[in-house]
This record gives sequence, C-alpha cells and structure tokens, in this order.
Amino acid sequence: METLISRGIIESYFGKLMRSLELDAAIVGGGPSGIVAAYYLAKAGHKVALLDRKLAPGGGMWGGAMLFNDIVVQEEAMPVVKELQLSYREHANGTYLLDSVHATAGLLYRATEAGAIIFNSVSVEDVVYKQGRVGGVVVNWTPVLLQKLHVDPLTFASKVVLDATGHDCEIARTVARKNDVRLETPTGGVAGEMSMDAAEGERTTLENTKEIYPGLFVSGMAANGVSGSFRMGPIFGGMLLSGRKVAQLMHEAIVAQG
Ligand code: 48F
Repeated sequence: METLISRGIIESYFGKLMRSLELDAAIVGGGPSGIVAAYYLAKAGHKVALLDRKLAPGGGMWGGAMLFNDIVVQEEAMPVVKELQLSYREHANGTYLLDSVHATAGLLYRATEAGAIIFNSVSVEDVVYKQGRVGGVVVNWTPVLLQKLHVDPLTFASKVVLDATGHDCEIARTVARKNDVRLETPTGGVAGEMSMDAAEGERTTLENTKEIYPGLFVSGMAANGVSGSFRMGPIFGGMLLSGRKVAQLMHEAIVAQG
C-alpha cells in the first residue's frame, strides 16, 4: 500500500514536471491576477504552468483587509467573477462583496480545472534570457532558497513569461538588473509603487498591464509597481481584469510565435 501511494504521487508529479519543460506560458506568482491569467490561457488551450513560492498560492487575496476575510469587487470586473462562478453579494454604489477564502479557493479551482498546472512551494529565481528575449523561468524549491543551500535550479522554457509577483515586481527587477536592459516603463526600470489611491490604482492597473520586454509581461500589482502607480488595498476588480487582459496579450504573442 505504501509503495502504491508513493508511486502514484511520484509518477503524477513527474508527469507535471515533464509537461512543463516546454511551455506556452509561465506565470510567476499565484495572486489573483496570475491565477486569472492562468485560467484564461489554459481555457484557450495553451500549455500553462503557474509557479508560486508559497505552500498556499493565492497571494494577497486570502487575507481580505487586515485579516477581515472579505474583499470588494466593482461592477466592471463582475463578468470575470461570473465566468469563474464565484459567489458574491451586492454591497453599494456598484460594488460587490466576496468571501476572500471562497474567492481565492474558487480562482485556484477554476484555473486548475481549465488545465493550468500549479507548482506551489516553487520559487522563480531567474529567467532564461537569449538574444534580447525572455524565454523561460529558472526554478528552485522555496525551502532550498530559504535555507540558502547551494543547489542549482531547473529550467522551464516558455514562449512567454508573466511577472505576477505583486508589489515586489521580482521578475522585472531581475531582468533589468542582471541584463542591464531598458524595460517599457516610465523609468526604463522598476519605478516602485506609490501610496494608496484606490480609484486611480484600479484604473492604472489595467493600463499598466502589458509586455514590458520581449517575452515578459506584467499584471496586477507588479504592473503598477514597474510603472510607479498607486496601490489600492482590498478592492480586487483591477486584479481580475488585469489577469484577463494579460491573458489576451499573451495569447496573441503565443499565436504570433507559432
Ligand atoms: O501580491 P499578489 O496577491 O499578486 P497580484 O495578483 O495581487 C495583488 C493583491 O493581492 C493585493 C492588492 C489588491 O488590491 O493590492 O496586494 O498582483 O501575489 C503575488 C504572488 O507571487 C508570489 C507570492 O508568493 C504571491 O503569492 N511570488 C512572488 N515572488 C515570487 C513568487 C517568485 N520569485 N517566485 C514564485 N512566486
């Protein structure tokens, strides 16, 4: 029995690893924008893997506001909430409330159901960078990195890569720093996010969602962070719409590569 259990898990996990060696889309970060992007890309038939350094992907959505575990979504993003079949209730002035645990679990459920592979407890420590293009992710176990063990990583090739790492914009920062290149951002690098302006932050999240270097896209707070825009707190419509928008942009880039 013990061997049966172990063999099943090993075979299944190694299958996921093998399928991820050559991806259409590698998504770094399993916050709301990354998960929504994974859902739409997988639904479009692409080979998608999402990597999150935490044991429980979901990013900043589980905790609501100051651990009050509810979130707000505005009218414009309700088509995404409805498509992913999340439960909600009306609040006021065109806003809706969602239980943050239900909503986070629901996003993860829908993305995996659509065919996205999720690797949890896996960190992206670098990218594949060839001829002026980002072409994959360099991955390692989070516990290896936390322990500062000197262990080399594995690599997944990917036609496009998404930085959905939230406030830290880790992948964009790494690409700019290591390769001394200019990103398509106001400063040419990572500008860093500004203080709170919920309405403006929501608006610019969508505007800043784009390809910032050949093969590298940004979504969610990473999009605002690279562009020096506002944070917005526990309103999540911009994150959901950003995930949907970036999936469309990445889809077009994947199709263009053939
Ligand atoms: O920050 P996060 O939730 O991403 P998001 O989609 O959403 C932002 C909101 O949660 C909130 C907000 C809404 O109004 O302001 O903050 O922009 O999730 C980012 C995820 O990326 C993972 C991290 O564990 C988190 O789950 N992550 C960050 N760096 C890495 C990473 C990395 N190098 N490798 C793997 N995962």
